[in-house]
Amino acid sequence: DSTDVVILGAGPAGLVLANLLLDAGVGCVVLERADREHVQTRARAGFLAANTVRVLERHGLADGLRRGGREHSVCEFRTGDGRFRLDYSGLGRGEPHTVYPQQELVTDLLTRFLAAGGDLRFATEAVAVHDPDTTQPWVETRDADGRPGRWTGRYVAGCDGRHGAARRSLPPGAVRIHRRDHGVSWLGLLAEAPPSLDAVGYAMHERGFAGHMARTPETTRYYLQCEPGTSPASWSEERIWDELTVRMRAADYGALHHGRIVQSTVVDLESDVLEPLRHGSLFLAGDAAGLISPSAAKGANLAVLAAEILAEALVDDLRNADPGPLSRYSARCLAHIWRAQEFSLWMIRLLHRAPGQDDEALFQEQLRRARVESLRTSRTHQDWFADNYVGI
Ligand code: RFL
Repeated sequence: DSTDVVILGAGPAGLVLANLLLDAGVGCVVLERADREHVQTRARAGFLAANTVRVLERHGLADGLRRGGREHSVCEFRTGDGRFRLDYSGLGRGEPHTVYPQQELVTDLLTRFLAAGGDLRFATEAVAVHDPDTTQPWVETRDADGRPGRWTGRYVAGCDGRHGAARRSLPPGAVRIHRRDHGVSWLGLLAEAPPSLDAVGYAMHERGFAGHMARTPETTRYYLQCEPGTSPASWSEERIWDELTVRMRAADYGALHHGRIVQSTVVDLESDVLEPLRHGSLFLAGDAAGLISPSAAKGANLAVLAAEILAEALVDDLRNADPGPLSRYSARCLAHIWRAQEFSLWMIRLLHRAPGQDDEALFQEQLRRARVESLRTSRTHQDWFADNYVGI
């Protein structure tokens, strides 16, 4: 089979791209390894930046989040020195987040694509992208029963995440991978419990970081810093709630709403960025283009932004015979990606103690406390924080 653009992956990046191409009359197919049920129930991100909402609104993709999304604009920092709150919708450029679970956004995007006649193949895994350095790249596929298939396009969009076929198919040396392991791991938890505070909670404790993020009125995401290499199985529900209670300082600031833990995964805080985001006819977007630690909640937002930039560039090339925007795609996206990486690293340094008790670790810890104090007291610092926290 053949089409103009073969899209790998039905996550936020692939589905925004697919909807925009379909609307512009550019042929495309989406190949997705998982089945529909899995894609529509995979709980991950939830905080959408104002610009992400604007992108989705601009293209008529925001009906669901306008109905089901909730504005969120306060974060609360808790430390041994006390707590303080920042209402970031009144700081910087004055924008809130919209909280809308990623699986609901994905459901909206794929429902709209299918209703508009889009071609989306679930349970179809891309095995490899062949001939990416020609004008007729093709994708080798395998269905759930192991039957092979093949899709040829003018372009291939790799939106299949970090472990997808697009990255694997890059010839050695074709792109540079900038990689950094931040040496910190989080236990990412989803609790069937209402949020315990009306703010994003960032708790800094000698025992490690703990985070609280509302998802829906019935569910809350929590994070607990843990030893790298920890198995989620070693954290019982009781141990999780005990530790959250201590680190969130519930005795001082209010009890947490407990509930069943329905998801528990270890997330290693890592960054990697590919450069350039193109090899011949193969383009990378979303997590396939770069992985960002969840410390600043940027991953899904970068994915949506990249998809819009790529869609407009592909339309210019395929409909208007203007290859210029496509040649600038990588540089444009990378500028956004590096800004987000910089802020995400700043957040990591704000939220975690340096490991150990040596001179360097103690020095770093004093710097960290000074950073928190500056954020608590300096309006200029707060404006900078708000711009970066909600901006993309
Ligand atoms: P996705 O969403 O991973 O989608 C990729 C899709 O590709 C499919 N796939 C393949 N299909 C065909 N052939 C293959 N060979 C394939 N290999 C994979 C997969 O099944 C999947 O459907 O990538 P995309 O579109 O680039 O979107 C990226 C975001 O999903 C990701 O960055 C965010 O979820 C990151 N993230 C957060 N981002 C935010 O902006 N705000 C947050 O609050 C936030 N919280 C989080 C997060 C990620 C988390 N985890 C689990 C890593 C919280 C967590 C716990």
